[in-house]
Amino acid sequence: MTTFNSKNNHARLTINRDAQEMLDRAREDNIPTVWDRLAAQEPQCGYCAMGLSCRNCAMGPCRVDPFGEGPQKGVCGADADIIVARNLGRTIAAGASAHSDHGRDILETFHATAEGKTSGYRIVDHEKLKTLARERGIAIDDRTPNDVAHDLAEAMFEEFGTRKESLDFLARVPKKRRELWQKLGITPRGIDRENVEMLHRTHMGVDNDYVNILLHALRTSLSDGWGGSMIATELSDVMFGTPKPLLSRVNLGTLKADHVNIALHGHNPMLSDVIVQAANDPELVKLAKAKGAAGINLVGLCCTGNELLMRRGIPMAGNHLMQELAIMTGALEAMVVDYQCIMPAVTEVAKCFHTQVISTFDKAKFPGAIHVTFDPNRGIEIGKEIVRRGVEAFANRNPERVRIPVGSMPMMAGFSVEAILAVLGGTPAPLVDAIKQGTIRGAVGVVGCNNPKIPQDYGHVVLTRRLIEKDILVVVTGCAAVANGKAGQMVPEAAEQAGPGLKAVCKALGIPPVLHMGSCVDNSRIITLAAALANYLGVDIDQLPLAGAAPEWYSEKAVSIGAYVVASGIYTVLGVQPPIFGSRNVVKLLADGLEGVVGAKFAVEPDPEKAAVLIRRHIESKRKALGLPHIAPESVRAPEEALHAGWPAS
Ligand code: BF8
Ligand code: SF4
Repeated sequence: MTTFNSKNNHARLTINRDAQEMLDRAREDNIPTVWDRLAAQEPQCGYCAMGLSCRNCAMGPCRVDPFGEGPQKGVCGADADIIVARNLGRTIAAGASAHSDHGRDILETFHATAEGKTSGYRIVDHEKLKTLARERGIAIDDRTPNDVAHDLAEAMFEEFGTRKESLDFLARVPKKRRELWQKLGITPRGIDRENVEMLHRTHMGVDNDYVNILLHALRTSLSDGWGGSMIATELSDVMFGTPKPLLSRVNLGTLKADHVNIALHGHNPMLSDVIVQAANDPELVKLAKAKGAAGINLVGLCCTGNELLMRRGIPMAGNHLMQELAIMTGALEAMVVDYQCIMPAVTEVAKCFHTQVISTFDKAKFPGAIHVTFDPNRGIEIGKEIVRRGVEAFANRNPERVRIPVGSMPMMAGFSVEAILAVLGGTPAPLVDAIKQGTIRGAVGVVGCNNPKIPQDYGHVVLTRRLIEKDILVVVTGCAAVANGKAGQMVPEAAEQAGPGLKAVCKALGIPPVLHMGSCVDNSRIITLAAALANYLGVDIDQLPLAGAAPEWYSEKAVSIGAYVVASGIYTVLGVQPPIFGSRNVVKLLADGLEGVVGAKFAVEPDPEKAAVLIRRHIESKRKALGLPHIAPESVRAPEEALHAGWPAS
């Protein structure tokens, strides 16, 4: 395959120097990357981009002509509204299923740990275990942690089923919102149930009312945010520790030329956590030294990386679009993958180097990878086997091909809800007071992926910078967090980049203006925090000066996240156009009508400068409605010179 990148356009593909340098190598060595494959796909299918194609049955595939000249209905009679809504519903079901199946895997390991059947796992956070048990009315007095954990696991297994009226975590949601969901008929009942029902409804000839389909899509997403993802986050905290603020480093400079380098990529912390234990095994360290390495260096990629960064301070090599480029350093002995967001392309790139791709979950196999089936009952043993493979691959490294670009950047992480409350002195009061006075105008979650359609990290970094400059606290997860880390916006010194109010608060607390709250399942931390603030003030979530943004989203999981954030009452701006523009009615509902239904809506704005303006207007309008000091929302504009002012240095 020819590569389309030329040296002079790398800055249009990514704002990061480490990535640009690896793209030079890709060009020199003629190794195709995600950007080349995107170019090869262009022009992408216009029907699909608008959500107007359907292949839900064998009378199709069908498409609806957006210009009104060709067919306006599929073979079954489905029109644009039905087709677009069904496609969106299925996308949300896929995303919610990915998060929730991850949650189930964690839950199964937690259950087995409670029964003493696993190796390498234990209950670490007893306080969180007790909180979760109390939330469900599970007795804790005079019982061992394992007994309590066992009952908790049983109760959570039920969350996946079909026999409940409502998920247990909904107890965290403000009463008004729960009543609203009940009234709308979108209270999530069972995690698997809502996903299965979404697939059922979108089968030919079931739900043909686009509003009804989309309401169930919201319910499906809520079963992710307040269900599967929340179980994943909370049980990972119980088993691996609830994150606390710590300093680590980020970008490809975290790879070490004189060490065995092993990258942990994917989403589930179950395997990677035992690998961290295995990498400290004196025998394996000795073996690495015997092979001529100075030691074993673990780095993270994507959300497995975020899980390890948050809890263990393991350095982060990069976000989504860095996975191929990390291999191109020639310094990676092994890339250990679990699941989600791992491009099948990595095994092809690995063939050009000595890197071994090691797949670990039987549900996620990669042709060209070595497969080591992960089994939590033999966690440590398997962890050691994988690390040993990495160490042995060091002998195959060609030192002349090692090219580690740039030095790493420091980055602070570890802001769980508990850690944020601890920083505030144990209560949300100081944050709420700062928001009331206007020292901090509001808070925004900037989350989600990289997408090669947007210069890598540009959307995340510019949007975040513009918000903190205007005294808006930013919390980040997933690939957005890594982007901001690389840009130097996640160290306490970055308070200097914030407006005067936020800067003063950050300096007083010793925190950055951009707080890393974790991986993508940890968006459940963001909604937990939003709910806690609303409960503290006795209001509903949609009344708070909050917003969400996914400037560079690509994945089905991100669509589910966006949907549950909006359904929870938080206005959300997307930087990449979702495939819904084939139906004016669906767009009208999501970008307007939903406001009157759930108190929040979506906006699409690819330019992060303009997205910042939309968000600031929204925040000021919420402040106004609460009777707080505010700037007239309509007067919030970007200074002309700020628009397209160029990319910040990384
Ligand atoms: O779950 S942000 S590219 S790595 S989907 Fe994937 Fe998107 Fe990154 Fe994490 Ni989330
Ligand atoms: Fe075509 Fe209807 Fe079948 Fe979709 S469900 S492929 S629109 S006939």
